[in-house]
Amino acid sequence: MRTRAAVAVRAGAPLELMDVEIGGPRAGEVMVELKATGICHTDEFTLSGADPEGLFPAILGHEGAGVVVELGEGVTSLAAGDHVIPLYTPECRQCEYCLHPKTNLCQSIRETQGRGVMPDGTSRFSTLDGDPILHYMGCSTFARHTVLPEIALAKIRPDAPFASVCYIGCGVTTGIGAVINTAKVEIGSRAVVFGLGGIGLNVIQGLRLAGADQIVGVDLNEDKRAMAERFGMTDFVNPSEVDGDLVPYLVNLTKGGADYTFDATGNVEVMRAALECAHKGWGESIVIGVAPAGAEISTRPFQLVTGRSWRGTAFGGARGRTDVPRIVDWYMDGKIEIDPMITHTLRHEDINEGFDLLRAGKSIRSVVVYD
Ligand code: NAD
Ligand code: DAO
Ligand code: ZN
Repeated sequence: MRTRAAVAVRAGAPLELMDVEIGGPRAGEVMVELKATGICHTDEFTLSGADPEGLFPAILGHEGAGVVVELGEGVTSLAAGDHVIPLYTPECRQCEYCLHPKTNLCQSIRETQGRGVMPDGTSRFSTLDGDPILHYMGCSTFARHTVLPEIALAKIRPDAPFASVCYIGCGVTTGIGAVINTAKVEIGSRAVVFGLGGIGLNVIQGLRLAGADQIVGVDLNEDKRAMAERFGMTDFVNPSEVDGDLVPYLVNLTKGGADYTFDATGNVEVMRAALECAHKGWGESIVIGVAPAGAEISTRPFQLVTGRSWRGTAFGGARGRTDVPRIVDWYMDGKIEIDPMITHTLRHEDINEGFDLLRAGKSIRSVVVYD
């Protein structure tokens, strides 16, 4: 069948809206009609050409919500009409990784997902001339219809609004999960969050949920301050206004260093500062940001010898089919907020505006709503 998609034709070029062919779901696969998709920094990272694994042409988008329209052979956990959120980190519940308690990085379809194809090695998308178009992060939510493996879909309650809960497909879960699943922050902790964008604000929201006493937000963009305060930030630091080095300033502000620090910028110099302002003896620094191709992190090893830990997290350590429906419940029960962070709602044909707003630092999350 035909569907409408915003296609990334090459690095650095705007997405092109076009009709594409989409093949029906094969064994173990599900076709979803998307109702909404968020525009995340990671889509921009790939489109810009900074992503070392970026593939073209491809249908980007990994943060969405929609309805199951067709099932491939052998699909048992979903039915037509179910409301779902696509998962760029699937959960097969059978592989060595899924069975290990310390990771959420299901590997069952990793290799083909990384090549932009379905688990059988082929793409479901093509141009009207029959040229293949690749999938992206196994999701491709910038198309009105997409096909995913059954294990890459979280079934959610039917009363949750698509235009809000699509953000749980990446930003909300990544930020809150980094605090709760990865760092396991304790009540009364002091924390520093670098980068107050679509991820960092959700780290702040997670820290408030976890009962942190001090939540320091660090951002070069002064405009991010008000929203971060609304979500629980207690202190704001603009590095460009700090006299001298940022690290001693933050160590002093947190009375000896933070119990937990989070990088949500993707900048390797920031990652170093985040590690070094963690408390001597016990401070943990969590890398969330994805750095450009070829970038490396460094610090003096003595920073680790003296008790700081450096860790990383993908999708907030969440197991998507299990955890995403719970996070949707938290939103529906008023335990977490999403809507104030959705600063712009766009039509599919205006999707490139969402990228412009993100690059200009003028949006937190732009959401495309499919009519
Ligand atoms: P964003 O663009 O919305 O926010 C980034 C923020 O960092 C902005 O407010 C910007 O002003 C600030 N910033 C940039 N450089 C800074 C610096 N030197 N010092 C202080 N602040 C600085 O991006 P986002 O959507 O919040 O994503 C943040 C990072 O997280 C990206 O690298 C993204 O690729 C990554 N990410 C990781 C995962 C994961 O699972 N690990 C998931 C999603 C996104
Ligand atoms: O299992 O090897 C692996 C990789 C899983 C992908 C993790 C991606 C996390 C960061 C990308 C940003 C997400 C939007
Ligand atoms: Zn698995």
